[in-house]
Amino acid sequence: MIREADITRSIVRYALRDLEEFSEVDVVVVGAGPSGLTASYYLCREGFRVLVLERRFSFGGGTGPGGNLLPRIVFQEEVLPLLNEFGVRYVKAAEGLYVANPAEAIAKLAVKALDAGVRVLFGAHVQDLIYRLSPLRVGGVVWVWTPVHDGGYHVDPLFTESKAVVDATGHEAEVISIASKKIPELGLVMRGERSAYADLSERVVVEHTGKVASGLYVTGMAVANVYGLPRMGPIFGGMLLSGKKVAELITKDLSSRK
Ligand code: 48H
Repeated sequence: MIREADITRSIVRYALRDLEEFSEVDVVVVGAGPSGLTASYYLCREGFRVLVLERRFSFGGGTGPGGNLLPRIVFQEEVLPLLNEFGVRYVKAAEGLYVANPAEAIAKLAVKALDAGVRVLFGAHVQDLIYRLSPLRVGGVVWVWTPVHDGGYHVDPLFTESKAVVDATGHEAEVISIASKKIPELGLVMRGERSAYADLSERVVVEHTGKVASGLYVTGMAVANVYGLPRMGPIFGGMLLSGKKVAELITKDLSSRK
């Protein structure tokens, strides 16, 4: 006979163990969209303890709706090795352009990340950062449950300390936007995302991906908002390449501290 009390006990016991582990990790990735999932996968593969905090209760960020709700997304040729690594199927649709199914892309990125050991907490809204002076650095995130945030309740948050925080929050660049207002010592200025120029955007978003301050990194669409770069529409190659690049940079930075 299944007992209701055992259902509750099981959930509480294991969830609290997870939450205790999440008080301190190597890297916090904020956002489980394509760039965040890619970054977390490559970081975990290097042996880092990686926690993805996602305010929704699902993976994928802006991937699911495809292009204006049409269930296809586009990738360019140079990202095919990554699609092959993740097992995402594609077909050639135009010169240098390949189409894939967004549901498959999200599912396979998520499975790859989870199988590599990435920990994911859904319903966790990052609302602030931890910082230290002398030397100046970002040292983790401050978060509350999404229903608490959305309800506008005054509930004090919890902390996760980390050696690196990655803003993978998409168009809003929420984490760096907070840092620019609440940690003026960092001297961060949000330049704002610019209008569409797909070819240029795909290139410069990857180029600008990386460290914005000690302990704070940016990947994916958030890069455009931080550095005043154009948007690219429903082409996703740059998101994966940006995620991979930020993981490589963090790996280098954290390995040199060991
Ligand atoms: C916890 C948060 C918080 C927070 C946001 O939007 P995303 O898919 O981001 P990327 O950069 O991986 O991919 C961008 C892509 O989806 C896209 O929008 C493109 C290519 N647009 C081009 C164009 O021209 O329009 O995912 C971000 C994730 C989401 O799941 C959010 O819910 C989550 O971050 N998030 N999670 N705390 N404060 N803010």
